[in-house]
Amino acid sequence: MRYVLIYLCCLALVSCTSQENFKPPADEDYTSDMSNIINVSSAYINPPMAGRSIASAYMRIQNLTNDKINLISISSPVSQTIEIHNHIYDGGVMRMRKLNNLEIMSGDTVELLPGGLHLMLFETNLSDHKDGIPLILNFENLPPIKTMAYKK
Ligand SMILES: [Cu+2]
Repeated sequence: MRYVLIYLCCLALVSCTSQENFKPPADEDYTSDMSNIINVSSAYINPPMAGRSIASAYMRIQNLTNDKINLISISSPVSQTIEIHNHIYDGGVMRMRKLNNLEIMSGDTVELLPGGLHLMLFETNLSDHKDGIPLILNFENLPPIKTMAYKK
């Protein structure tokens, strides 16, 4: 079942990334939850295509701590299951791979962007959320961080 989902997810993403001029808005418009240890900004979500329930989400995560941090899960009231995905080229074809976690070294900034690292939201229902979609990032040994992702 999961293979089927990931395959569908790939289809969804390929069609998303083929859209022209796909650019996140400027920082100041999208910075939501600021923290002095982990700065999560520019979060936005691509809503599911008509008739589908898979969405993708993107953001920038900056680790301002003196240690590496480890993103171990993401939750949201709009989705049953959220996975961290990456893209790999395999025989000239772009495929998605599920990651169990995402480590960010001290001082590093990780960008989740179309065609690269991203969050994949399954069984997504955005009908109760006109603008901001809450995403809760759960880091190992740190309190969860909530950010608002905006519809692209
Ligand atoms: Cu994906």
